Amino acid sequence: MTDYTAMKDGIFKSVCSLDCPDQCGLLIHKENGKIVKVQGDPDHPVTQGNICNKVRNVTARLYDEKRLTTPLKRVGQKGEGQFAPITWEEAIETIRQKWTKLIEEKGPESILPYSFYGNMGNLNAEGMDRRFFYRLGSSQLDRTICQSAGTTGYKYTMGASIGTDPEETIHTKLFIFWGINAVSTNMHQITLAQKARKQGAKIVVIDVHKNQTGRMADWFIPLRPGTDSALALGIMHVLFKEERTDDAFLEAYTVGHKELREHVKQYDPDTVERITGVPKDDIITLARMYAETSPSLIRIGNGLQHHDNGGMSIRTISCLPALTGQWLHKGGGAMKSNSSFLSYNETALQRPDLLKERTPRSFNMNQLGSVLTNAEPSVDSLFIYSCNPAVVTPEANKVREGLMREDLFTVVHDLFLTETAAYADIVLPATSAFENEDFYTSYWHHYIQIQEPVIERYGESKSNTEVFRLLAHAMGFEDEAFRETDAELMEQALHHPENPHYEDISYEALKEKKWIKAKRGPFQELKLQTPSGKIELYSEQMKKDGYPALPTYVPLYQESDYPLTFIPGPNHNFLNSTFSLHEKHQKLEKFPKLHMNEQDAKERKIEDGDMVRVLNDRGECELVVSVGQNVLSGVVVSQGLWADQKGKKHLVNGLTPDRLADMGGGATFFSGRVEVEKLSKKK
Ligand SMILES: Nc1nc2c(c(=O)[nH]1)N[C@H]1C(S)=C(S)[C@@H](COP(=O)(O)OP(=O)(O)OC[C@H]3O[C@@H](n4cnc5c(=O)[nH]c(N)nc54)[C@H](O)[C@@H]3O)O[C@H]1N2
Ligand SMILES: Nc1nc2c(c(=O)[nH]1)N[C@H]1C(S)=C(S)[C@@H](COP(=O)(O)OP(=O)(O)OC[C@H]3O[C@@H](n4cnc5c(=O)[nH]c(N)nc54)[C@H](O)[C@@H]3O)O[C@H]1N2
Ligand code: SF4
Ligand SMILES: [Mo]
Repeated sequence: MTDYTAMKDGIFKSVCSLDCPDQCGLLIHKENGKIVKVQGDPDHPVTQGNICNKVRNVTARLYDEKRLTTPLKRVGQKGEGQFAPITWEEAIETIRQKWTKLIEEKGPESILPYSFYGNMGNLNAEGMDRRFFYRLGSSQLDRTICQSAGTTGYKYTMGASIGTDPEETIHTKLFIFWGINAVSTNMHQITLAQKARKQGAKIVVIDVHKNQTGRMADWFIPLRPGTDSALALGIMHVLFKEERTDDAFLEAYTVGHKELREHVKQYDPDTVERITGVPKDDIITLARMYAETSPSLIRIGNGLQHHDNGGMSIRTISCLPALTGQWLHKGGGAMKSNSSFLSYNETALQRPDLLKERTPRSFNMNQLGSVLTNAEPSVDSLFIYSCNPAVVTPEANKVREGLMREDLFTVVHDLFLTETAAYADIVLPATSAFENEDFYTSYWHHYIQIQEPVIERYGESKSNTEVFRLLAHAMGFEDEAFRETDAELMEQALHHPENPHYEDISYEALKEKKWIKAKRGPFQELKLQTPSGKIELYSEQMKKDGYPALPTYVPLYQESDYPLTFIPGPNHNFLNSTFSLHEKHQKLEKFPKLHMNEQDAKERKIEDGDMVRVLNDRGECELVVSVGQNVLSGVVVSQGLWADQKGKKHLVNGLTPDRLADMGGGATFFSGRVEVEKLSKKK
């Protein structure tokens, strides 16, 4: 492999490591050993040289003076954030001693890893760490915070995370962006849609908030939160009633269309209008537009699935393209996640065999607060990496209460002293992805990419794979699995004959080419992984799992009498909480806002620009209100996972429920209820 780190100057190819579907190709400009500029790689087949503002300004993060350079140990009270530098030897030895004692006294399940995808590189996100915690026999973590409800729902219909190839969407004539703020969160799908628009394509956006994506639509359709499956069922009702379905497709490629036809009779436009708030004429117009325009693409977002009924919403919407036979058209169909095309050899990389006969307990990551405060037997040590749970996890006040436990030994591995790291006993400095070798598999486009280290490690920082190798050595794990190099891990992960889309993919080929496209033919050649091998409009499996076998509208759980549904989503200039600590990105975003309907504001004597308190029984936060028409009455929307700085109360997850969604143990960030009060007049 080329050693770019040894080269002082030049322009090097790279990959964006952030948890974003676009997974852009990058060009890194390096001078005197430092990155001075980051650009999009114009040669990248999908992202074609364009990147977002966040990453264009990534040097402000990489070289932020707050970046960690050495391991730290806590010297003040828990949570106070007072630390002193220590050596790696001392850090690892402290962890070894604590863990050895805990294992002796309470067993390995008293230790819990907690991580997510702060870096999407597979070796670092879910490689060596998985080996380590399997071998340790620690409690395991169910990583459900992002997409698990929708992935489960989509899978009931389609068998796996497979959808339309984004590159084919230049042919699409109708785009429906459904519960996705793509201008901020999937910008290259917007670029493709804009190209198609020049050829006459129309863009429809279905959302609870008329944000930037809604504003660029030809038709924005607002609806009540959590009522999306009713709208989809209403469209199906019209399609069947007006005989606008593709019956040849339904017969050849689906199971249960006759049952569905009967079932959707109850979802007439009047009923659906009452549930969703979408006028019945609009429901009929949308259904006709969907029937008459081909190819059509539904880009299904993550917003929908962060509700109590999120799994069923996505299960239902994903049935729609089959009704009009859209899967057979280039650029037609749906896209929720395309990750299955690039799924690598997980067994080889993660080595679940290291568990041996043990079956340790597993905890749902959305309930970290309850786990830390209530688990029996207790969790007494946490190892947190690539994740910032004090900010991103539901019921964040409960999480913080847990992290404050005097008897909890917490280690945090991160690039910065995040809000979570402030609660640690030991903090370990992490490399940025530009300092590591790894491979990246997009969950939107079909390219697998390799990243070679571009710059030398910052200070004494270490990558996740290095840290877990060190820990394995310290714990006396002799297994070969912990001696293998990153290159060997990649070789194993990329040798995957079971995945038919991997025909052209191997470590050798990837090193040479930098990116390779998953091999896929047209829809007719896909082997669907549903039990029947067909698109399942009726699912026997769902029945077995305790759900209605046919797509169904299930209302949101009414958790309390608080009058407003609170939707705290991500924002444009941060990536979840990443970038929220950097002044440059804060300035781009200005301040955290709460969008509120005029009617709701008037009732509370709140005016545009006022500072307000958002509250419920779980917590409160303070935001600047933006009054207008871009949300329906009864809904308030905030954007961004802001850091707590200078005493400001920005913790939106202090208010979110840790209840689980209907499927996949998913999060319900957007189904909480709140009240809003005026705090002070605008300045
Ligand atoms: N700039 C930026 N990009 C990102 C991220 C980021 O933080 N910032 N995060 C990344 C990650 S990890 C993810 S998972 C994705 C998330 O990105 P998206 O898939 O876009 O998901 P969200 O932004 O959570 O929500 C999308 C939309 O759903 C709407 N919504 C909420 N409830 C409902 C509902 O009941 N019905 C409908 N129809 N709409 C609803 C919200 O108003 C929002 O506009 O983005 C990734 N990309
Ligand atoms: N209210 C609300 N909450 C949400 C969401 C929402 O829409 N609304 N979205 C949810 C979703 S979809 C997601 S995916 C989660 C995301 O939540 P997280 O996974 O916590 O994502 P980030 O906030 O980006 O934090 C990632 C952390 O990893 C660190 N990091 C980056 N690279 C590395 C590395 O190589 N090694 C180590 N050790 N650390 C690294 C970064 O510095 C950062 O502190 O948030 C969830 N929380
Ligand atoms: S965050 Fe997304 S859009 Fe921005 S550079 Fe990374 S992959 Fe591209
Ligand atoms: Mo996510």
